[in-house]
Amino acid sequence: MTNFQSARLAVLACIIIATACTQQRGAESQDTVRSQPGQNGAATGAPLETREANASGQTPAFPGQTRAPSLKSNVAFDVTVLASGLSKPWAVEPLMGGDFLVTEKPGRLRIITAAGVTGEPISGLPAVDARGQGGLLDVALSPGFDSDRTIFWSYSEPRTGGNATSVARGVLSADRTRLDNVRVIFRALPVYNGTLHYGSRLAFGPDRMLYITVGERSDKVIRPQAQEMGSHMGKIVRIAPDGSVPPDNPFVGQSGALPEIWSVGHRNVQAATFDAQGRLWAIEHGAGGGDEVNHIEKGKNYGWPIIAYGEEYSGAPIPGGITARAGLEQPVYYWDPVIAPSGAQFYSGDAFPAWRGSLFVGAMKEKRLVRLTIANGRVSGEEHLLVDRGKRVRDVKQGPDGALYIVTDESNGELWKVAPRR
Ligand SMILES: [Ca+2]
Ligand SMILES: [Ca+2]
Repeated sequence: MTNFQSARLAVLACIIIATACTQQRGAESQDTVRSQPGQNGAATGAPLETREANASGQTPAFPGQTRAPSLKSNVAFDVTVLASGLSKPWAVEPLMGGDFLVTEKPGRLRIITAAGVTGEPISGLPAVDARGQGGLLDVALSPGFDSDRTIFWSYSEPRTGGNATSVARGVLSADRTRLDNVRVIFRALPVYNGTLHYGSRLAFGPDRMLYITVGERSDKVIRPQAQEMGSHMGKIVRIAPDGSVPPDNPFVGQSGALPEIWSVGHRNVQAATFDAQGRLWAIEHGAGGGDEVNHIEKGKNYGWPIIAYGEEYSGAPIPGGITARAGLEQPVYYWDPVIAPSGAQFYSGDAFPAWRGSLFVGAMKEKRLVRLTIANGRVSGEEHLLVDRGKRVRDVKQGPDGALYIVTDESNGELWKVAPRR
């Protein structure tokens, strides 16, 4: 490419970006001017996503499975940057008193106070393999945290011959400087020498069991293990808080199957959350044009890599190239093009009545917060928020005050508070 061509491309890119920014500022000012508490936003009928799909010739399995109608909730909110200078934060977990646990991918767990003071790293965590997509990943509070002070975290554990997703638990000391009684309660198998697709979002169910998402490690050589019952790769697993296998797991006693497996056939799930009815939802990084929202049910097979929407990131078709097969679950929803989803939260707070029941999803590639409305188990509308901030949203959680708390996947990562406009 000549210098002249590069300059022309740069000018063109600037014009496109400027147009997008102007449109977004207009949308954002509408968001923040009018406030209509109690309304959930009416879908206009026209889809929010208007770009060309990555993969051509694919048909959704049912109306509304992709490109949901655009929503406008007209909710007035303020975004406060509580902390910055964080190194690739991966998870935020609000504590009851208003402070936060935040993980940083290189291997640090910190407390950030409600006032935004970032504490020193908490000691006692085992080593992580922080190359590529690995590191210290999710953190979750014990359902009985107020009395047992126990936390759970996931990480890519260095092991002989490579690494794999592991989950450990420990007790936060009274002075909040260290973890005691640290114990690894789950080790995904097999070990693999790679740096991609660890999955590893943690979610406690209403059954007080711990659900762990495990990625399929991406490479074509290991990807088929998402369908193999003797491997944890590409599964959601369910264990008791002490690491034992619940006897009512679906594949307990089945020859050749690992007993921790709860659901099968996932690619890389980095968002998992329970709704108000106690159902598990998981949002999955797909191939190019195949990010998925799935309603996870016991023992079911979600299809990867046998069925998938989209195409390989190289632009080649996914081997097999089919989007549906009997016995394999369809996603509730998919994004084509992808948003790169990470972190999810069903909103149930009092601070934003208009958002109650909405599913919030972080978007890293598209650098925004996605809000989905759900009706009768399907996605009925989609709204994109925080677009003008231009940051990769890695995790979103509702605090005890009903505000939303967000961490951004940046080398100068931030913790944001999204609260009603004062
Ligand atoms: Ca978490
Ligand atoms: Ca799927």
